[in-house]
Amino acid sequence: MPDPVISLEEVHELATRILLHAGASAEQARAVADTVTNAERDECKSHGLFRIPGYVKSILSGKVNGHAVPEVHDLAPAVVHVDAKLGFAPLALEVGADALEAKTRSQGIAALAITDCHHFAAVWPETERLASRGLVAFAFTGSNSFVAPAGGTKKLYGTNPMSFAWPREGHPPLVFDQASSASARGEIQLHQRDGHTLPEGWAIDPDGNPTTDPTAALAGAQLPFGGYKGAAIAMMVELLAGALIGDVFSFEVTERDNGDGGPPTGGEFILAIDPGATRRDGASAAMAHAETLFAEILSQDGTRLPSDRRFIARERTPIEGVSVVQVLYDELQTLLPAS
Ligand code: NDP
Ligand code: PYC
Repeated sequence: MPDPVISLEEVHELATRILLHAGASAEQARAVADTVTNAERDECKSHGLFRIPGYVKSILSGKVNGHAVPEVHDLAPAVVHVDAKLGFAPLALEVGADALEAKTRSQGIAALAITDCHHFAAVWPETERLASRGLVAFAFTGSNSFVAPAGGTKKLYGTNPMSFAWPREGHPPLVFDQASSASARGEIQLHQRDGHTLPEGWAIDPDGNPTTDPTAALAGAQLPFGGYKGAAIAMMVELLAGALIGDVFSFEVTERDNGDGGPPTGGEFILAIDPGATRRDGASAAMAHAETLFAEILSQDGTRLPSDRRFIARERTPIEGVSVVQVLYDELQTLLPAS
């Protein structure tokens, strides 16, 4: 039988009802449902509805404060802090974006430090939101201890994604968003669920041997992308989203985590730059110059820009809906209130 196909409105309603039933406030549930729906819309399956059971477990276990109201604190002329109060990241990100934009417009460059949040999503939404407002943006967050350092065989770093977004005139922003491991952990979990082997180079087993078995990979350690180069990025993300803003490293997250399978508790660091402030001839000149680079890239066969896959999906899914793997669809039904 084919997997169920549901509309984006149904995705949002399903996610919202489940989160409310688990005990989230209306605002926390709405913000997470928006994020999950946007992931499904852009066919980012490892961070869409697949994450809902984990969000639920973390509310039920008491790790996440499903009623958190994020607080904004002014730290410096170019630094804003959002204390997420142990809630989910999406609401803290929404609240922080306005404050970060205001500081970036006045200072030319500004940072947002989010602490005590639970990030279980892709990282492109936060930078895309800022680039849609004309700013260049970077975002970094840690996770749990999943990834071996270069040359090592034991988990230490998180899968530590970073994203970068560049505003474009007449196009959606250019965004890349990537784990500093060879793949997101969610991708390995999807391979495990769907009975697929992994590409080589993603992970080692608990004895430190290369493996393509997702179960052995989850028990062992993931590998950084590009060897020591990805490991350096992972280390940088730990420092930016941990020590720099007063939050934890991924190995500390894992030491303290209650093992509920939900999102890690930690921080996120976001940097925004006003392209109208970094050159004398203004933002439009920067945008026009960037377009010449994008045109050169695309002039070669076989290329595409990062985020193009998502933007193509974004055109299609509002019309065709999204497919939800039957096993996940069935699990989600069990999380709804009894009718
Ligand atoms: P991928 O390797 O799938 O993609 C990384 C980036 O590369 C994307 O921006 C993608 O764009 C781009 N890309 C892929 N193929 C090409 C190509 N041929 N040409 C140009 N660009 C390309 O992502 P990961 O597995 O590293 O991560 C998946 C998701 O997991 C991310 O959204 C990440 O934020 C999330 N994640 C979240 C974590 C958390 O703690 N919250 C931890 C780790 C990962 P496109 O999207 O258009 O394909
Ligand atoms: O896919 O690596 C991952 C991940 C970790 C936390 C959220 N997603």
